[in-house]
Amino acid sequence: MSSGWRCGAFKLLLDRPIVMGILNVTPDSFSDGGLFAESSDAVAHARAMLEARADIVDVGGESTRPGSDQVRVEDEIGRVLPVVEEFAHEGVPVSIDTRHAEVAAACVEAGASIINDVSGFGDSAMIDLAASTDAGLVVMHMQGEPRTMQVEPHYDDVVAEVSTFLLQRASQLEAAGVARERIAIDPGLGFGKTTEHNLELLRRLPEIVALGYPVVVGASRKRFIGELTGVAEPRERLAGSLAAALMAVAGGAAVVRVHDVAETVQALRVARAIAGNTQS
Ligand code: HH2
Repeated sequence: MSSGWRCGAFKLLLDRPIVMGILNVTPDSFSDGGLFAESSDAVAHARAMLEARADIVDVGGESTRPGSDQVRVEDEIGRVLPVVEEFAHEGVPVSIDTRHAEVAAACVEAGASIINDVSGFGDSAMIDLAASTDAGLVVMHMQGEPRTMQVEPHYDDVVAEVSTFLLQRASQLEAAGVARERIAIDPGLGFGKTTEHNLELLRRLPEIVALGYPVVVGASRKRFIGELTGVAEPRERLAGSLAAALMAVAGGAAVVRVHDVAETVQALRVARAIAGNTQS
């Protein structure tokens, strides 16, 4: 059993699956772009996710959907900071989803407890920042970069290569002084991966769990669910997203990153009850 995931002032016990609710404060995210671009709408959506029993609110101000361009750091900070400030001091674990050390630094300063870096802490400024704070970290695997990552991604063995990458980055962080109990890893579904790669990562998730860090999985509404089901509209991929979340947890995922919090919490509760565990 894991000893938990330490994220700033919080220690997430991981004795049940943790639900990370997605809050995209962006004009262009693939499934909810523009819906929560105004701070007041973003705050209201975060409140609704917390009422639905999200454990973490993951705030992002830059879309990393395939083909997306980078936004200016000042713009990204301007989008996310008001939301982070609103919740960080209410006793809510807030995660900042960013590839940029300046953005992460501003948000941790404002009270964010987790840095979720889809580029996996490859940037030395991100490593230095991680070492100088006590935030929890999500180290995610991505092949390439968002603008081009879906152009013929290739692996000889996707699980082995993703595992090697995640272990290397986690070791680098530990060598820089980050306590192991602050680190979580994420195979990065859809980030430079075909549908078959994503399925293999989910099928063989126990191999990634065996690396010994809490595993985060973000399958919610992603393109591979559309490809498998023929559902083109991301917001209509709830049923497929729930199936992926349940299978991820069955495979040992500690945290699921989702758009639809209430539905995911309900599905996880039923699955846990069937498995003989009645605690929420
Ligand atoms: N996926 C997305 C963004 N951040 N972070 C982690 N740790 N894992 C993921 O799988 C992950 C992530 C992409 O999804 P979304 O935020 O909904 O879309 P966009 O990047 O278009 O804002």
